[in-house]
Amino acid sequence: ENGIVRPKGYQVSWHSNPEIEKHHFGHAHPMKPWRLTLAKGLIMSYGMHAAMDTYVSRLATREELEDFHSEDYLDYLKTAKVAMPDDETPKDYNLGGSDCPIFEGLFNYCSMYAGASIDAARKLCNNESDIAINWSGGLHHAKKAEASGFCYVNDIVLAILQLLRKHPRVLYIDIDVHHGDGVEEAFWSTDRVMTLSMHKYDGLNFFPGTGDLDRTGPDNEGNPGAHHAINVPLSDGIDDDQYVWLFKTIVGKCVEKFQPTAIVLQCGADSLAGDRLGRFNVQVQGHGACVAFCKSLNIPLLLVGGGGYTPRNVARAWAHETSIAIGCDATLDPIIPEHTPYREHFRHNTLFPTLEQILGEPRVNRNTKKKVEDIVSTITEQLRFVNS
Ligand code: TV1
Ligand code: CA
Ligand code: ZN
Repeated sequence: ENGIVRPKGYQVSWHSNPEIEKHHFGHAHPMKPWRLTLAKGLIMSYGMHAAMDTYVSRLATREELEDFHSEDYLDYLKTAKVAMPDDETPKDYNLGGSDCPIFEGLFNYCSMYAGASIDAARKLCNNESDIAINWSGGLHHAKKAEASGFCYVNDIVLAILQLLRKHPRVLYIDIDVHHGDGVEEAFWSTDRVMTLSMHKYDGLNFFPGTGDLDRTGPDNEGNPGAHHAINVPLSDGIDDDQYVWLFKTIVGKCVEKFQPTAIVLQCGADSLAGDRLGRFNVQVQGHGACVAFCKSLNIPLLLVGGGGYTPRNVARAWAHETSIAIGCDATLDPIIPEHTPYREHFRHNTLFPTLEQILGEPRVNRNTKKKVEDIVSTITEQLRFVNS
């Protein structure tokens, strides 16, 4: 049915839990866990679940969360009460402001998306899957003892810590439109994790305000983590051609130099054109080409979600990327199946809407050819300091 075939001996595991999707950050908040319901509906209407090992994820345990987060922060996160509606001031641990509200079931929500990423990492460690997927994860801003930018628990850091039990070197790649600051900071002082984030950068004018090109890690003497943080700062309007060229060129060089034994790819869908918070002109095809390139490296791969604030485009991207993971993308009908749940949300009935269909007026591309070429030469220089 639908041409979905599972290649022999090739395993994809899918970790999700419908409980996660039921949480609400508040009616005006851009982060809508419901987008996961829309994505799952699309993935299942294509029959892709039949080609994966599917797991209903469980809550991360207290001990697992303590692998990264401080005990006092976890205590506060667990007991924090829903604030008064008119109270907009961020409280302790940056909890309770407008970005990171305290909502009903918050601790369950965090424990559940973290449990899914940890399970996914363990599948890779045990060689029980080649690609493991958790679209509910990818919350890259959370710190050891602080919530930040819609993120409370850093499931990516927890998953990488699991991978490091078996894997000598992990490459973390982040294509969310925002800088992956929490993951970068967590592994700032080790040479066993290289972090690479592509993001919109405009100083403090775009959240979180970090991730400039020359920020490659602490270069105080003898620090093993020096030069292992790679940042690709971009301007508004970058298109598929530039984005995919940068991705393949830079990831290719990082893999050659660093020789990772596992890769974690954060697939934040707010880098897509038409995103409510994003600034880029990247399309579902270009976003997916990044996933396809990582898959082609034949290194154990963990795919997590992240940002993505226009639910129909998030669903399109993550469904397309699931098909790439499985290997059925070439035979998938780009016309969204008639029986897809909430099909009315997809204003255009294709997985690959054109820029004209997505945007009213196109966003001007502020990235010159020279700028993207200069980024590559600077990073090539930086990587000369990395030995595998
Ligand atoms: C409530 C209601 C919260 C409407 C937040 C956009 C809202 C934003 C809202 C918003 C919004 C941000 C900041 C400013 C820091 C603040 C999942 C000094 C229309 C991974 C997180 C972006 C991105 C945080 C998360 C950012 C991720 N942008 N409407 N908040 N203060 N916060 O700029 O990387 O995608 O915007
Ligand atoms: Ca990023
Ligand atoms: Zn983002």
